[in-house]
Amino acid sequence: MNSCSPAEHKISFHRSAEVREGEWSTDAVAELFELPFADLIFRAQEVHRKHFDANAVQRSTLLSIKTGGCSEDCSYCSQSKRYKTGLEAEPLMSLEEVLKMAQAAKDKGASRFCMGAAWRSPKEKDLEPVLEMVSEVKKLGLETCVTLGMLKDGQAERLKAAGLDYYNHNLDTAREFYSEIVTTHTIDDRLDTIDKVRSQGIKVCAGGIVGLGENRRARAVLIAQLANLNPAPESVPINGLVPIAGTPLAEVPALDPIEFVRTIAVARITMPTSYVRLSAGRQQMSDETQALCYLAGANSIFSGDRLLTTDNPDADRDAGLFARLGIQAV
Ligand code: SAM
Ligand code: DTB
Ligand code: SF4
Repeated sequence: MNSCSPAEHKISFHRSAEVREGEWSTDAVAELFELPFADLIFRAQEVHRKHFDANAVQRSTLLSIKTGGCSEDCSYCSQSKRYKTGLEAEPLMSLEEVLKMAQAAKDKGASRFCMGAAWRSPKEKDLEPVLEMVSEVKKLGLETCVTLGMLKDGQAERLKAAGLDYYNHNLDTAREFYSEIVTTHTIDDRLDTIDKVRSQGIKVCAGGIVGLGENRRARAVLIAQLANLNPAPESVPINGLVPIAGTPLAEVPALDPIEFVRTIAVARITMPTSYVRLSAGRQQMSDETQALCYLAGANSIFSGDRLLTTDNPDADRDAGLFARLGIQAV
């Protein structure tokens, strides 16, 4: 699994000139994708059970603290100001509103509260109130996560000092495919922010989106990129595209759900000790597809009936499925 050609190095590794012990080549990841489904799930289960309780799923709740009006052109996103998605932009929420939502999420069983802002990068005047949100949410006894876009020098330090546990910043898609999806920043910009976060000892939440029209090879590259971060992210959200009317990807044909499950299984095998989060797209998924995702090693979800701007399964649907599967929510 460690062998890879020099050409592949360039495309799938995190700016590393040398093959590190334990690195995943794109070919090795692609081979996992090609396994017969039962063999893939068996391998994912073996890995999962070695490191986690296979019947426990962690829950994080999301809140969009600043919605819409984003300068970036991510072609999947409802919040880019470049597309007519009908979304109404909203300014930064007040501390009081955020705390009310955080307490409600805690009362419903979430262990982590993730605050998302539609910024390319937070300005200094934006960061101050977010720091206060982080420290106050933490006082409620919740883990904290924020996703604010690209960080400038010094900002990760301040987030760490406020008590931030996780920073979410996704690689989103394969390096070779990135510029077809986003042109206003690069995958190296994303990697830089992840480095800044990591260097302050903040845990990294980094994953991607599938169903953007990418091929299987691109999915393998995405997973290799994530698995080869050193160390792999503690939390790996795998999002299924939620098609948004008005965006360039509104009409992309839906990804085969079995291929989505394969992606989860490959993430589990290549990132054995990471939480793999079955993220956006659950509302559009059958209970049976979700069950296969848990079987493939997903052990985290977003709970609560809203993601950032789109719907998520409500508490009753999740509780019902967990009861049918004997899954304990943690
Ligand atoms: N602006 C920040 C950023 O880009 O990191 C934070 C918010 S952004 C909405 C967080 C992540 O949500 C994106 O990186 C992408 O993976 C995911 N996402 C956004 N729109 C999505 C959609 N329509 N379907 C699935 N995932 C989506
Ligand atoms: C992540 O990987 N997925 C979440 C969170 N990180 C911020 C966001 C999903 C957004 C789905 C589309 C929406 O609701 O706008
Ligand atoms: Fe902005 Fe993030 Fe949406 Fe891209 S994904 S348009 S950076 S909010």
